[in-house]
Parts: sequence; C-alpha cells; structure tokens
Amino acid sequence: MALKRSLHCALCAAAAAAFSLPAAQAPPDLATQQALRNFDEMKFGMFIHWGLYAIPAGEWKGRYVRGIGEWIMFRERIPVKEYEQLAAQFNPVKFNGEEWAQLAREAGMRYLVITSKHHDGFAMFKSNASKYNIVDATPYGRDPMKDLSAACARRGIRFGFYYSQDQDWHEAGGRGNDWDFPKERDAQPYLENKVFPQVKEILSNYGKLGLIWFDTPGLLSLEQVTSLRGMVKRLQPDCLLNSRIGHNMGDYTQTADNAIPIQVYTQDGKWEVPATLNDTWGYKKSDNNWKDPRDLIAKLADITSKGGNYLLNVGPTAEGVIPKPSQDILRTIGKWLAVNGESIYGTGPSPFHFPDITWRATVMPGRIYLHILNWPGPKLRLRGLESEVKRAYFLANKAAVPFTREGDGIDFELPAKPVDRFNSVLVLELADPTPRVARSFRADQMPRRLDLFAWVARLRGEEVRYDWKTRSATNFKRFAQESNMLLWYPYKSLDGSYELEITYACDDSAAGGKFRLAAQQRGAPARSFVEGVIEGTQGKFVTKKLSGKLEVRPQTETITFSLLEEKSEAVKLRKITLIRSL
Ligand code: H79
Repeated sequence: MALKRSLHCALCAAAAAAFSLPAAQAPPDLATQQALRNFDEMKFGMFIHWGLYAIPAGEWKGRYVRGIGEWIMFRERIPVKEYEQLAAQFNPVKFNGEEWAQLAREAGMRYLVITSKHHDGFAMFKSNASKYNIVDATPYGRDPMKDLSAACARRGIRFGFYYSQDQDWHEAGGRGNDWDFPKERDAQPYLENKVFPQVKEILSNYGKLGLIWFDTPGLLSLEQVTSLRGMVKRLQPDCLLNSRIGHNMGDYTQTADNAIPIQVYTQDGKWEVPATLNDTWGYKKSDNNWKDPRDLIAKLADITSKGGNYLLNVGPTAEGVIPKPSQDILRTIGKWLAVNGESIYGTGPSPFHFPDITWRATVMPGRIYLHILNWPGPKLRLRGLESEVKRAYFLANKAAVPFTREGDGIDFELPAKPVDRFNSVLVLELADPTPRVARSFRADQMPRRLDLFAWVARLRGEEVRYDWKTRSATNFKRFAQESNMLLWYPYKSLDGSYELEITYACDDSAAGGKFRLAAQQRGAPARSFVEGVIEGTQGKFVTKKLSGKLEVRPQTETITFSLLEEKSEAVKLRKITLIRSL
C-alpha cells in the first residue's frame, strides 16, 4: 500500500512537471510589481541548459537514447557513482561568457536564464554547500557563471538562474532517483543542506538576479516552498520567481514546455513560454531537428500578441560552444528584430481574437502592429476595428499602405510580395490611444467556429514536423510508450460542448488509421474524446465533420490529436475546427 501510494505520487509529480500550474500567488509588493513590468517589456530571453549531460550528448554506452538530453541519467537509470565520473572529464575550455552574452544581444534577447543546477544535481557554479560543483569536481576548476553574469550586466541583459529545487537525482533527499535510493525520501535535510544554501549562494555571488527559474515542482510542502520564496525575497526583493516554484507561490506563470495558448491569454497575469530550438534542452549531438527561423519569428509575434514572453533555449556542448546552427538561427531572428523590434518590445497584447493564422497584433498607445505571418494576397481584411485609422505603413520600409473601410472591416491593399520574408509588420496609426474594437471581435470573445491550426499546436515527439508550404503537420509516428502528437492549450478560453471538423490530406495508400481527439485535464485520463478513421483523400486537403462532441471546460489543460495505431502516420493535419453547440 505504501509503495503503491508513493508510486502514485511520483506519477502525479511527473505529470505536474509536464504541465503548467495555474497562475500565481499573493498580491505582489512594489519591488515585484516593478520587476514584473520590466519583465513584461523584455519579451524575449535566452535559456541555456548546460551541464554534465553535454558530455554523453544523447548517447550512453554507444547507444542512442531517446528524449531530452539532460534526462539521460534518469532514462538510463545511471547510478550516481557512474554519472559522477563525468565531472572528471568536464573541461569546457572553449567557454567564453562574453561570446554567449553577445550572441543573446545580437539575437535581440533582453534576458538570459542558465541552469545553475539541473535535475542531475551538479552545480555549474562554485558551491560551498556541495563539492559536486564545477569548480571543485572538474579539471576546468573555474566558475563560468561569474564571467557570464558580468558579461550580461555589461550589455544590459538581465541575468537569471534556473535551479531544480525538488528533483535531484544525486541526493537521497531529492526527488527522482529510485535506482540508487529506493527508500522513501526525506526532503527536509536535502533542502536544508543543499537547496537553501545553494539558492543563497546564487543570490549572493552573481550580482542582481532578474529571476530564479525553478522547475518540476512535485512533492515539496507549502511550508517548504514558502521558506524558499521568503529566502529569495529577503535577499533580493525584486528577483522574480516563476510559477514552477510550486503551490502558486510564483510571481508569473509558465506554460508547459513548448506550449503556446491558442488565443490571447491575460486572465492569470504575466506568463512565459519556455521553448527549445530543436527537440532537446541539453546538448544532443544527433539532434538536428532545428526549427525554421520563420517559425520562431512567427512564434515570437504570436506569443507577444497573446501577452507572453518567449524564453528560447540553446544547449552548449561540453567544450562550451553554442552549436553553430543555434547561433545562425538566433542571429536571423536578431536581424528581424533590429528592424521590427518596435512591434515587440514593450508592446501590449492584441485587442482582437485571431480568426486564423494570417496575422497577429500587438499594441502601443495610439498604434496597432499587424504582424502578417501568412501573406493573404493583394488584400488584407481586418474586421471589428472601430477606431479611426489615420495612416498605415510597413515598419520595414515605411511605405504607406492604402486602405478603405467597408462594412465592419478595413481592407488594406498589399503589395504582391511580402515586405519581409518572415513577418511583415503593418503599423496602423489610430485616432484613439486605445483601440476600440467591436464586441464580437474582442480578444475575450471566441467565435462560434474556432480553428485550432496545427501551427499553433505544440508538436510532441522527435518525428512530427510542421510544413509551412501545406500549413500542416505530419509524421505522427507511434511508439510503444510515447507517440508523436499535437497538443493545443485553450487556457480557460473555452467552455462548452463542441462539434468537430478535421481538415487534412492523406494519400490513399496511407489511409485507414484510427485517430483520437481528446480534451484532457492535468494528470487525469481523457475526460472527453472523439475517435475517427483517417480516410484517403487522394492527397488533397479536405474538411470532414466528425461524429461525436468534445467537452472542453475551463479546467481543460490540453486538446490533443494522436493516432491510435501506426497506420496513417503520414496524414497531413492542417486544423481541427471546434463548433460550439448552441
Ligand atoms: O529543464 C527542461 C526539462 O529538463 C524540464 N523542464 C525544461 C525546462 C522537464 N521537462 N520535462 N520534464 C521536466 C518532465 C519530463 C518528462 C519526460 Fe520522460 C522526460 C518525458 C520524457 C522524458 C520521464 C522519463 C517521463 C518519461 C520518461
């Protein structure tokens, strides 16, 4: 019974880890409020996952290990005594804090968050609380966080640390390692001897911290988390805490990893999307599934227009080098931001909901920025804006754009080709400081027919891909334990019973596979689901109505699309349409 209970708890904790928590917290004090305003203005940050796991880099004993690279110790159940040996080989002679900070700067990133200690328990900074740290346990013998924090400060980049507070596979009192420590753990000594002293060290030795980014809250008690929060705020009152500290004690919210809300999301305060550039956080030598800069630039606009920040990850090698493809991608984003940053930094979220994926919107007093992500042809129709538009022009070339009002819409005359190959920003100068929008077009009003585009979904799995040409996702490979799937995050925007349509294409040769659409709550089996069969479409995109309804509630965490068998993995899924039952 006791064993069963602890197993159950461990599973709950793993489930909680994969999802976000509902928003923060106690009413923020003044220092925190100011810090939150600064944080909101920054929009774009660099995440760095760097640790001993960069040595195996996704391979153990000559074999490829699936999944995120920094989880290799857990996946392979590597004993502490064996994993510890990696420290003796860790010698990142090519590390240069100036170069990393400079890359963040060139990418247009305004803050940087780096792993001080990940789940493997190894401290990437000088620690007196545990000898298992980069200065005392490696041939490198230096503290790279000193250089990096100083390099960031010199460039006006706010610096923060990731710290895994609950999971620690190196300690008997940490959560997660049941192969070395099969007995029930006691977290308190671990907290007192390692977590509290180390958090104190990172708050004391690296100047001002913008934030501490805790992760995978699990089984720590409210009292334990309260002490942790209190300690941080006593040492640095304006250091922000993320929601993954647990027990709603954070100052701002995280979405699940790589998860973007389907629509504007403002009811729970400030939030942030932590995201990967490929399919791993920690370096994996074989992972070359780099996201297209087009996708990342569009996602930055998408997230900003919905009210969030984007924290984009790089995983440096064991030598201390940020992989070249990551650098190239980030500099491409930076070039777009150098021209179009005005439409991102310091802006507010869209006053409109989004009818499709043609455009997104951000605002400044007296202006709307329309981020045109999918070029609609010679005309862009914007419906629902009541404010007078005085002038419209492209941010990239300042060229005026003619427009006419027609019914409830404004038609903008567009050039034949996009002004920017990724995201052409159209500036609308308004007569009103705050845009007036007709009720049914506002951000908090969902249309009766709501499209869930594959582009907005989180792609889960190493194989599934999004293709911009066909605007669809494909390669839904299935494995015994995990399968590739799409997940949408409604974040309280939906409440009702929905009829469903699916828009997809499938060659007749791949047809016949069963699929499932499900509405899920955190840690619970699917509450509501609808199944269907992928019928052949001779490769053409078609829209089909499904039989059955999906119940989606404010507490629904995800709406998922997955295949139930290996067949039809080549289906191209463009969108799922939810139609509210009247
Ligand atoms: O630090 C990064 C990740 O290591 C951490 N959060 C981001 C920011 C994190 N991501 N996911 N999780 C923690 C929970 C992980 C669950 C899984 Fe697994 C790891 C799914 C697949 C590998 C555990 C092992 C569950 C299945 C196999």
